[in-house]
Amino acid sequence: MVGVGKKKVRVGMVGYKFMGKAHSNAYRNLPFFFDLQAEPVLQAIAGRDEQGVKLAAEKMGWASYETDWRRLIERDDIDLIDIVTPNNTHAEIAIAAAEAGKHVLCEKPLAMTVEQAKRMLDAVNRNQVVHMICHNYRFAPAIQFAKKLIQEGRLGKIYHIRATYLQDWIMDPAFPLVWRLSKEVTGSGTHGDIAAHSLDLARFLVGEFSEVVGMMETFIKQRPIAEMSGGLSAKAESGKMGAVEVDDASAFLARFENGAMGVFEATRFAGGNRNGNRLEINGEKGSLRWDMENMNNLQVYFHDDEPGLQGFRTINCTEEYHPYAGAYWPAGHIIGYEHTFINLMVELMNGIDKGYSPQPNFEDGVRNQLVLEAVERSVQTGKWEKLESKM
Ligand code: SOE
Repeated sequence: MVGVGKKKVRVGMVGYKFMGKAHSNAYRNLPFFFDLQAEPVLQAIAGRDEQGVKLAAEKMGWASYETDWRRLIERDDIDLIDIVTPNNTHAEIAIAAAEAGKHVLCEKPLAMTVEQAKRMLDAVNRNQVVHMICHNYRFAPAIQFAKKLIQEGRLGKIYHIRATYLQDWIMDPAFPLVWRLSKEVTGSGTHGDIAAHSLDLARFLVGEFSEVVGMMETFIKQRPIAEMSGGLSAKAESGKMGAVEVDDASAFLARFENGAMGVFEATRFAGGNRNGNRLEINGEKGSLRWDMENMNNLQVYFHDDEPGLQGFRTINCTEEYHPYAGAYWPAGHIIGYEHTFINLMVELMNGIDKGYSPQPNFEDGVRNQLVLEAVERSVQTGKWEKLESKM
């Protein structure tokens, strides 16, 4: 139910699997927790399989469905196109949506290449629509609070960021070649899928990258062809094997424009780590640590604490002082993964209401893509690769 007198933002979502579920849940629950001037309406979803999209629309509470995303873009009762499809479709859908004057939210990574990402940015700018890229982890209250501490100078000059994104869902060599492992569909493997989140957090918390050098590995070179896949699960078609052409793991070193050093590691072969998105930042006055699997907590250390009492303290970021947290439950009553999407959409709704593109937007998408591509280049050349400082 949209509140009386509020601006309605009628959403058309393309795709409906794992991320579709996360986004649908966020649109549904946002008005329950936040009192905004603009509120989302779950207007329509699109997917090619009529039975699948119809069921998804019913289950997730969408008013209607289409079997062709182009039809969604033609409809004049849609204000915002939300893209939750595999990476090779992002550019075409986003550009068509912008040309039709629709605002656009796009899942990460923005595109398959820098060139595509720049065309997407150009389209949203030319058509003056609001745009965002869905890097949801920026919107964990603990990450927002970390940003506030860094901006206030509480850590002083930043020396280091070390970020790991460790998963283990494809370690079984019999796990099939799902779309996240198909170069044609995804562009890169762990690199664009999860290292992309770490480098987005690094840009948010530390600043712009100046140069990178990386390495990548594909441990399992052949996998059974996938019969069907949704989210992170799939069935294998008996007998047929296909080549894995994307990275299973990606690691890189980085220098930042402000002089900080970065160490990054992303892998789907770190057994026991289901969604280990972690980072540590060290500055001249203190340090921060965050772990997605314990996402409400921020560990903070300050050099000027009394001798004998120095050490990392754990802040449970569930209080009114911590961005977004006050909208949910009383202090100590923790929130989860799904709330990071709600918080991001709060910014998106405010942007659409007031006419600006909140960060992370397509410009961030292009900057992130530049870092992803520079690492890939360095894997080819074996050398440090510089980032363009101007876009
Ligand atoms: C799979 O690796 C995945 O679902 C990513 O695609 C998401 O972006 C990440 O948040 C969790 O892992």
